[in-house]
Amino acid sequence: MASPVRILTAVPICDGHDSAINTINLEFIRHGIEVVYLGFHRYVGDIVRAAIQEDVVAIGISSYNGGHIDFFAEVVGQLRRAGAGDIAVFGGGGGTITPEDAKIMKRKGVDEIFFAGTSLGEMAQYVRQHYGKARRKKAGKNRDLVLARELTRIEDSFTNGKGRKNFRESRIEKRASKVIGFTGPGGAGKTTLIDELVLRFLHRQPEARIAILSHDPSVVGEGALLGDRATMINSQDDRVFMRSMATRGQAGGLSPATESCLVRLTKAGFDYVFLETVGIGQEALPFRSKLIDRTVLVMNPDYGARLQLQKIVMLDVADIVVVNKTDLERAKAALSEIEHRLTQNKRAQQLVATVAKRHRDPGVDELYEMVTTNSKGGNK
Ligand code: B12
Repeated sequence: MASPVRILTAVPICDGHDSAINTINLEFIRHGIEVVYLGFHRYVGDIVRAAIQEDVVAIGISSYNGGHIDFFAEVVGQLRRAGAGDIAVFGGGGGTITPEDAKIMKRKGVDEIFFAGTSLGEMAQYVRQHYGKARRKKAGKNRDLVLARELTRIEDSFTNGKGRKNFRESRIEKRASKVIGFTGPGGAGKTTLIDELVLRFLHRQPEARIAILSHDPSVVGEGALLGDRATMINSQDDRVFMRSMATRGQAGGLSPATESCLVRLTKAGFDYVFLETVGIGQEALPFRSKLIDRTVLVMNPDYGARLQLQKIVMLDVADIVVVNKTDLERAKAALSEIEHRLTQNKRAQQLVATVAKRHRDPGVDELYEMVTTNSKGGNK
């Protein structure tokens, strides 16, 4: 099986016109393309950093704010300066980008501009034809690019059926990073919570480097929308290396290549690696790897009747249980029910209440203390 084409899409700074790109993303996915979506109102630097870390073959930009000539040229320029000039740039913006503008943009290194009236199918076809067989230069000296391309090789080896567990226990012992696994049902707020934790790491540990390995489901027989970066605001930082992975047919919350990618990340000198699963169901136990130091289950207070708690197996094994969205009405009851459920396990599990979307939430501060001072790997 061939690896899917991976591209990144985004909308520039000072531009909130995201409905076009949202529609186009869905069409790309239908054509088997993996789309890392960065969201709207994005700086050139954020787009270029994300494209490099995600090791995409092309960046698709949707621009309606009128600044397209300079913006696209700056993306091309920054890619070249970072040694990633082999990442192509294309895009559109309806009638805002005129044919004359497009000519100038192409002279400045843009591959293609799509005008109003182009069908969605035509654009998806263009991506598959032009970026399916990617030209690849050597990664050079750019640290993020070297790592990103190694992760792609690992991921591709699993897609091609050649992947294998490429680590030994002895290697696991020697790693420097602390690995924290986050899981929980879809919509519980895992991504926002991780992003808020990253903010605290960046502020309180000025030298720390963090990696995030984030998962989204592949659509059966199609591509995947890797959308966690669109929620990550604080993680757009040079000290954070984020990689989005599609599950590529594997059930249970992770990808077939996750463990091997994790081994590579833990050897890359990051202080912390955050692993985020897709939204999981009651029976899922995604963290079987010895690489994971601490597991965090993130729950929503709206899980239904109390009886439901008996069926969630992660409640038996998680080191920390976070009840997020505790500004919701049912939060008080949920906290007391989950606390009672955890006492049945007779293990030293920790429970914390958070409102991750709230800036400076004391619950997230408490969680930060828990993951930094109580990790099995020792104090930091
Ligand atoms: C929908 C819309 C809105 C919606 C946006 C909703 C949303 N969440 O996206 C709302 C109402 C919120 C809005 C607000 C504003 N808008 Co408005 N909006 C439009 C409108 C009507 C359609 C744009 C659109 O989505 N088209 C649908 C797409 C699918 O089709 P398309 O544009 O033809 O694109 C084709 C190709 O270019 C290609 N394509 C597009 N992007 C990409 C990306 C990639 C990767 C690829 C491969 C292809 C591709 O796909 C299509 C294929 O057929 C345009 C006018 C128009 N008719 O174009 C104005 C327009 C873009 N808006 C405009 C303005 C001024 C604004 C506001 C500033 C108005 C105000 N004063 O508040 C605000 C700014 C909002 C913000 N925060 O940025 C101006 C921009 C003028 C300029 N830049 O010179 C326009 C052109 C209207 C006008 N004539 O004045 N807007």
